[in-house]
Amino acid sequence: MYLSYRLRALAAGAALMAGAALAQAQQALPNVVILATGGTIAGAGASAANSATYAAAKVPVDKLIAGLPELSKVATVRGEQVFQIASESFTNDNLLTLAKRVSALAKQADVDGIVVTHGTDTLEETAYFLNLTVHTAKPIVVVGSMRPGTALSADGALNLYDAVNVAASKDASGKGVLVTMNDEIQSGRDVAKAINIKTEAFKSQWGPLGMIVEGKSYWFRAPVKKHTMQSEFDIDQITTLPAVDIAYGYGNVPAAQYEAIGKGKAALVHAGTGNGSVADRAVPALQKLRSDGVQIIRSSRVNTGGFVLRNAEQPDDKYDWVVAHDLNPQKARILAMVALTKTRDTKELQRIFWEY
Ligand code: DAS
Repeated sequence: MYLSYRLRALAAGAALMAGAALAQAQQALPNVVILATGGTIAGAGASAANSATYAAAKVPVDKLIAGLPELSKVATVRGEQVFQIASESFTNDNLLTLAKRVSALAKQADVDGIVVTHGTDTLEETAYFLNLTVHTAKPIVVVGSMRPGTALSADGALNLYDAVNVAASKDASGKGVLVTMNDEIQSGRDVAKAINIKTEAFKSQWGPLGMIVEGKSYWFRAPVKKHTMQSEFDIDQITTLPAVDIAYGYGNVPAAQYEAIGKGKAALVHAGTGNGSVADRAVPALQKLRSDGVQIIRSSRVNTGGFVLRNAEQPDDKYDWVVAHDLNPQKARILAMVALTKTRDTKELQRIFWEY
């Protein structure tokens, strides 16, 4: 009788100690907040065979977290549903709302890292916008998936697990906004969606910063362009974004499109062929827009591999135009909008395009 009482007491004591140890271990874990915006990573298809036919932006953030019990060993995780939309439908207001929430959370002492789940279509734009405007050294990791969670070999769960691991790791601090897709850690500035149907969709012409395998990050490079804490742009001081649109260059392009798209805007990004080339019939149209006060920014439509030099394809000094350096047209638009909240001076804009 006494023996069984003693054994029960010992078992209870052991359970209490185990519980206390678990609570202590949980307390020691970093705090990571997942801000969910929608996309395929929150998508659902009719059957496991549907890897490309599905509805995006269906699964709520709490269900995404519940589907990954492994996260409990990585961080103390909580979720917020900021939006539930497919990212092709993002607006400037969505960008501002999301960035302001990221900035507010980053200021909180009880937040060690932030993950943003996002559709892949405009993920590169949001990641760059956060990189330019959120003043924190804490890890911010943007993550998506190419297949919905209902599909065979879905990639979202591992991408999200990787994102939380990176957001929870101190060695991810100070590297700017990061993107974890397909086992790689990419710079939010450099990365773009280069393939629209494979899980290895996200590429950068400068390569990934590192890899993440079984929750451990392996770093090989760090960004050199200005970002987050070094940025002169601060989301807490931005209330609206200037109108900047993109005109695509291609064979037989009608000059009239440039006036139609660029008229009245703060800037027009030209997605030029090759080295940011401009059709001869388009030059006068762009010069007219410039004389009407529209900034002209030459980018290249070449997929993930642009590099536009001043005065190479066009006399940018003479025309008072800006070149987008290595930024693709959609990223050039993001930087132009942010830069134009501070300056309309061409030389200042060009400095910003070299530095960010
Ligand atoms: N429609 C796409 C988007 O929301 C789905 C995705 O790839 O996330 O960006």
